[in-house]
Amino acid sequence: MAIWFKRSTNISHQYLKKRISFWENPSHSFHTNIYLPTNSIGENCRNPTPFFCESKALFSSRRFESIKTGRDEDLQQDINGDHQNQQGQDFPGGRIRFTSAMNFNSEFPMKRIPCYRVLDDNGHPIMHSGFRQVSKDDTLKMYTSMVTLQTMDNIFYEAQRQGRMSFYLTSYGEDAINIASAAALTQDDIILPQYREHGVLLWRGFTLQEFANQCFGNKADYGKGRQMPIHYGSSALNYFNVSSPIATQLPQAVGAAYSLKMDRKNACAVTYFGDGGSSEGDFHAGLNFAAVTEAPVIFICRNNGWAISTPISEQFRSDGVVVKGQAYGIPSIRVDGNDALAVYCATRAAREMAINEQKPILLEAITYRVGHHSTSDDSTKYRPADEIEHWKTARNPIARFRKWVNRNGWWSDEGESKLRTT
Ligand SMILES: Cc1ncc(C[n+]2csc(CCOP(=O)(O)OP(=O)(O)O)c2C)c(N)n1
Ligand SMILES: [Mg+2]
Repeated sequence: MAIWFKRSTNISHQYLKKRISFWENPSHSFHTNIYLPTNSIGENCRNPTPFFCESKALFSSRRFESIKTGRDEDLQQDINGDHQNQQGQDFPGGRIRFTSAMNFNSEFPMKRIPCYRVLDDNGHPIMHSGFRQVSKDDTLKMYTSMVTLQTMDNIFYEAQRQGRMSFYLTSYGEDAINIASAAALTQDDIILPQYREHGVLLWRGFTLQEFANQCFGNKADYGKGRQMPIHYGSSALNYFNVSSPIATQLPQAVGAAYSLKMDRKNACAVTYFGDGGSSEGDFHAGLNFAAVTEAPVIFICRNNGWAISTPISEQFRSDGVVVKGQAYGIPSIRVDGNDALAVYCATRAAREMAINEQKPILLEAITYRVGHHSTSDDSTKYRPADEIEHWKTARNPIARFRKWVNRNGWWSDEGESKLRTT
C-alpha cells in the first residue's frame, strides 16, 4: 500500500509539474503529512472501522499549511469556558453567540468524517450498524444484477475495442453504488443520472437489448440514434436521459423533487454525480436550491477519486464532498461505496428522511473508478497499475458482498458458474 501510494503521488507530481506552472511557484509550499486515523478498529457504524485510512492518504496527499486558523480544540475550549461572552444576538437561522477569541475556523477538521459501513473487508457484518435485513430474493437479485452489470460492461467495452461502436463507459468498481442504491428506492422515485449509473437503469428493468439499441444507435433506440452511446434514458422507468454536460442534472433534480412535493407524492428525486461534478456551479446551486425549498431529493455523490485524470486532491481541499452538505444545511452521510449493504441501508434511510421530513439528503459514497474514464482514456498514463489492481481485488465490492451471501448459505459455486456462463 505504502509503495503504491508513493508511486501514485510521484506520478501525479510529475504529471502535474509538466502541466501546471502553479507547482513551480516557490511561494506555494505544500507538505505531504498523511492524516492519521483517530478511530479505533472495531467500532460500530457511528464510528466505523476506518477502512479509508490507507486510501485517505491517496486522496488527500497535499494540504497547504496555515498559521492563521484556530484549531478545533481551541474553538471547543472557547465554547465551554468563555463565560464572559455568553451574550449574543438573534439572527435568522438561530442565535449567534459573541466571542472575544479571534479564531478563524480551520480549513480542515481535526477528524475526518467517518465512513459508514455494514460489512468489513471479509464480508462479516459489523455490530450495531443499523443494518436492515435484506430478504434472500432481494439479496440474490442484488448480487446477480451486479454480476450482470459487470458482464454487460465487459461485452460492450470489448465491442467498442473491436470497432463495433464509437464509445463506451464502464462502472467497474462502482457496481455496489449502482445496484444497492437502486434496490433501496422504488420505481416511483425519479432518477437523474450523471453517466456511470447504468446499473440503476438495469435494476429498474431496462433490458440488455435496450442498452444495446442505445449504444448502437439503431432504429429501436428511443433517441433514434441522435445521441452518443451511453446516453440512456427511459420515461417508462422514471430515468431521465443522461446528458453530457456535468452536473446539470442537480438543479433539475431539485425541480423534479419540488414538483413531487407540490403533488404530495410518496416519492423523491435521486440524482447521481461524481467528485468532479461537485466542482461545477450547478452542484452548489442545486444544493442551496434544495435546502431552501426543502425538496425531497437525494444527492448521491460517487467519490471515486478521479475526474478523468484529475485526482480529488486537485479537485477540492475540503474533507471530500460530505462536508459541503452541512454548509448548505443538508443532512449528509459518508458511506463505504464498496459495501453494498451500507449503500443499501444508507439510501433507504435517506429516502425515508427525504420523503417523511420533506428535505434534501446528501450521500457521499467513497469508491474508486477501477476502469478507465471511458474508451477514450488510458488511465495508466496518470495513475499506477497497482493502485488500480488494489481496488479491483482487495476492495472489490462484488467479492465482498458475495462473501456475505455465501455465509448466509444463499449462493453456491454452481450458481456462480451458471450465472457467469449463461
Ligand atoms: C460541464 C462539463 N465540463 C467538462 C466536461 C468534460 N468531462 C466529462 S466527464 C468529466 C469528469 C467527471 O468526473 P466525475 O464527476 O468525478 O465523474 P466520474 O467520471 O469519475 O464518474 C469531465 C471533466 C463535461 N462533460 N461537462
Ligand atoms: Mg470521479
